[in-house]
Amino acid sequence: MEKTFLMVKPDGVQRGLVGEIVKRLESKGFQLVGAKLMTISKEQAEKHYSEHVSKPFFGELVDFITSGPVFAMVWQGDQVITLSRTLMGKTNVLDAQPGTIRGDFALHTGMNLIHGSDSPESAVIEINNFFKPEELVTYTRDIQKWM
Ligand code: RTP
Ligand code: MG
Repeated sequence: MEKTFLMVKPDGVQRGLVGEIVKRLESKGFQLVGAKLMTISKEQAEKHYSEHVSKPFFGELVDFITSGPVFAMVWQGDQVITLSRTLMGKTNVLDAQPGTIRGDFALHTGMNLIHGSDSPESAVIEINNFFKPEELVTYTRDIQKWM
């Protein structure tokens, strides 16, 4: 089953949107297999955003993502990488459509609430950057058993 790394950024944690974001991902039908509230180190942030190292906003990006706790998650499901990015909405807040997480809640491109891996290759790298293998849980959901 496909897995992706998703993270509520410091602005989302500060604004109390962790529950809302988790709710949307759960409602879509994805399965949460790992999660933790954590503060990212500068080294971890620089690795996470290494593709942007030459961009003018790189310094700000690293300062922002390390500025407070984030809620790091691993979700799995069919096509979860692409579909979760659709739920997130476009990077630029001016393009993020209503109905998406960024479209409904984000006011600034630099504070756009949520990160999601953009390819299978980056999903593997990012999951390994934030989680140890033993922090991921394998379980079957059996709704009938609990109702
Ligand atoms: P993310 O990596 O955070 O999930 O966001 P993304 O894939 O949608 O966007 P990406 O192109 O990877 O950019 C990473 C983050 O950098 C900030 N950004 N600022 N000032 C700018 O023009 C600009 N462009 C990007 C955003 O916070 C974006 O999420
Ligand atoms: Mg990105």
